[in-house]
Amino acid sequence: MDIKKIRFQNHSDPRGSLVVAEWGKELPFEVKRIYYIFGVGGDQRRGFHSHKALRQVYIAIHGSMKVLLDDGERQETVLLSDPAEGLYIGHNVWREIFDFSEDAVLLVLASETYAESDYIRDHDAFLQSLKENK
Ligand code: T46
Repeated sequence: MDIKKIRFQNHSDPRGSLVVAEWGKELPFEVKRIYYIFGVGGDQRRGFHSHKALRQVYIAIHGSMKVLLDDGERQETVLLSDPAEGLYIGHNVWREIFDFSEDAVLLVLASETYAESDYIRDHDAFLQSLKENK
């Protein structure tokens, strides 16, 4: 599955922490868009889609959430709770995000600008697209 955890540069000193994610070092793509998600109720789930080309890095800037990842062959659930760590997700990976803590803020760094045409929002269509692209 095209996913990996990324550890960012963490500059902590008595004044607090400063975390850096730099393209060519920790970040595997140039960032064209950022967005963030917060205020998600405890029983709400987000995502439920894959991307045809988009690659992203998820960062739990505050609080925690879980991400279920599925490449059509296996599934894995990753807990995000460390603001000095990112979760890279390549294209063609189905994701569902859930178990947001009340204080959770999920920051997303994206390799492309927004395009609804890049989304596959139906799981059967996702599995079909994997077969067609084999
Ligand atoms: C992902 C997870 C973590 C825009 O207009 N521009 C944008 O850049 C984005 C990301 C969304 N939108 C609009 C489209 C919808 O009307 O915002 C609304 C909510 O988006 P969506 O239902 O796709 O939200 P999530 O949380 O299910 O998914 C989003 C991203 O779309 C997705 O790529 O990985 O956050």
